[in-house]
Amino acid sequence: MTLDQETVDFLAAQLELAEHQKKPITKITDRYPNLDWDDAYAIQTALRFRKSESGVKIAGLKAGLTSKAKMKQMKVEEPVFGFLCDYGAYTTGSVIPLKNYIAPRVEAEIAFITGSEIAGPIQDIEEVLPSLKFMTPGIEILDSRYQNFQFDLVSVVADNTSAAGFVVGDCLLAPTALDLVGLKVVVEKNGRVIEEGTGAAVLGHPVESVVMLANNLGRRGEVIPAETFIMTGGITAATAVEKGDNICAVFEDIGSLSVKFE
Ligand code: OOG
Ligand code: MG
Repeated sequence: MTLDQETVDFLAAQLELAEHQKKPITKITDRYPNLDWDDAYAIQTALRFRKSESGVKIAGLKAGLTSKAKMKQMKVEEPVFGFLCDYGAYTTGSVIPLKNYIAPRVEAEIAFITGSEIAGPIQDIEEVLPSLKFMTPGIEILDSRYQNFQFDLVSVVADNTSAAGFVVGDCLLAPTALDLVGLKVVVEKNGRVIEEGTGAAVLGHPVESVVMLANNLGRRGEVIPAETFIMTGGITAATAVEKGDNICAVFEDIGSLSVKFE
């Protein structure tokens, strides 16, 4: 940890203001080059407290950068983790206002809902599977509160891993009844396939994402509570959206989610 609490709170306030005003700021590492993981998560936690205090409900948790290739490229051993806010929630068929975002991107994800609390340390997938009550397909909406898509991991963690919104389906499935690794997902933009992937893109198995989330929270003295909605990380690369774009994520044998950006 390199920052004092006052600086942590100040940076969280700046990120929140940037989100509200849609005015991106320079990435934190430009000003604090030694920012470490603890600083980054402390800023994210301060951001979560600010939001809770202003009446925002935390709608879930998320993992990001869960693709092995992406992690290798970024030289990290662990994905990044963040939280989801109630005001970012959409159902399939929604028209999503672009004015809510700075430079939004979307990606298809597998989501779970926990039936019971999951507390790290966790060894493997088998240990958490019984705690996952439902699987549901999702789309995550990402946005960055930093100027010019500047991307470095600690800054992204401070900025709540670019979380901006999410779309959930209306089907709830039993996770154990599905081949989560082989599950094929296609993202269409305006009727044209632009991205494809399978559940294996998420750490080899999407439930591994929950294992790592529980372990990350555990190290910070937190747990995944029962009835938590969890987005496990992009199956497909994120794609930028513009006015009028129709986005459809097709989950093989499950169904599809579609939204329009206006
Ligand atoms: C960071 C968030 C990545 C995912 O699923 O990989 C993420 C970003 O790309 O801005 O949510
Ligand atoms: Mg994501």
